[in-house]
Amino acid sequence: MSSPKVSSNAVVESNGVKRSRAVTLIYCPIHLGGPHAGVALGPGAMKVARLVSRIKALGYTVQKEVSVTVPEVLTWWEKSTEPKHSRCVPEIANVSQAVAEAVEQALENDTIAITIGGDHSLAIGSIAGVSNYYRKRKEEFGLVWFDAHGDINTPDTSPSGNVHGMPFAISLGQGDESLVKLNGFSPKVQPRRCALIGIRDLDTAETDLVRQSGVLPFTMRDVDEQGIKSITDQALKSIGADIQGLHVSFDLDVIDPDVAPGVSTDSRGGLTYRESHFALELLADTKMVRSIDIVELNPTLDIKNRTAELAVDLVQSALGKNIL
Ligand SMILES: [Mn+2]
Repeated sequence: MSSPKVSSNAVVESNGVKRSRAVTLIYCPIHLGGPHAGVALGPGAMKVARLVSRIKALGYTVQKEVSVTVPEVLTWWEKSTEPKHSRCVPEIANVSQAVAEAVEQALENDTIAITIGGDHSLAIGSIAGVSNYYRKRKEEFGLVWFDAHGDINTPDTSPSGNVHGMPFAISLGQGDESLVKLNGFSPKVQPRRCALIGIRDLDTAETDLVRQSGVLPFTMRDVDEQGIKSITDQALKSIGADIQGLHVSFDLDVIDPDVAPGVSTDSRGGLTYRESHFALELLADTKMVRSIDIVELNPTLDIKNRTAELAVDLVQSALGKNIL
């Protein structure tokens, strides 16, 4: 990078917390985690929705934009048809390594890393990068995962072999060796530092996996009964105050498809527009959000780019946009 090494991007808040005002955007059009090639168009649709200028409008600088190269294996389903087989693992491992390096470098540069997908398999790399960053510093980070699904399948339990249903399990140390051992260590995150919000569509075996994982899960029924503020507060409390950063992995399918139609695997009964924003606003209030994934945007299934516009709105909320 040619930019001069300025002292810091951080602003010290009144409570003494340092907060970066610079962002690195990492575009990862990965579609190898499932059969929905349209997710490769996600970064483009978010650029059309003025991602960069709307981040800048909040007073942030966009220090760097990184485009991760993804092989075009559109015939992935013909390559691997054995049951109990994770599809496209070598290709996903290569992409994950590139994402991990980009995310870690973004944190090293004192910027907030925002990785734009692409399907949720990109979280294998982004969380590996975040984990490596904090590991070197002997610091802890928390993970808040928004999803209609558990994404906690393993090759043994996955009915489809689609890796976008496995990234949470892989980050916790379960799954294909080459993905689990990215950067040479595992697990990438401790289950007690994780919360999973918005689940409503789990595979049969996955229900037990979520229960046994040690991750704190919140179903849509929990959201209905307790409200999104209480749940977000509980998630943060459970993760603990002794962390140096939060990673937010946000699958757009957590939102109700009436609001967010442009996703590959929609599931009725999701978060409302305001619940999704409020949850991210509450996380932003902690000043701890250092890295964000926005995944599973599928513009080929969207209506007038509505879901991409929403995704940019959500990035703004995660960066601390307030109504007043
Ligand atoms: Mn997901």
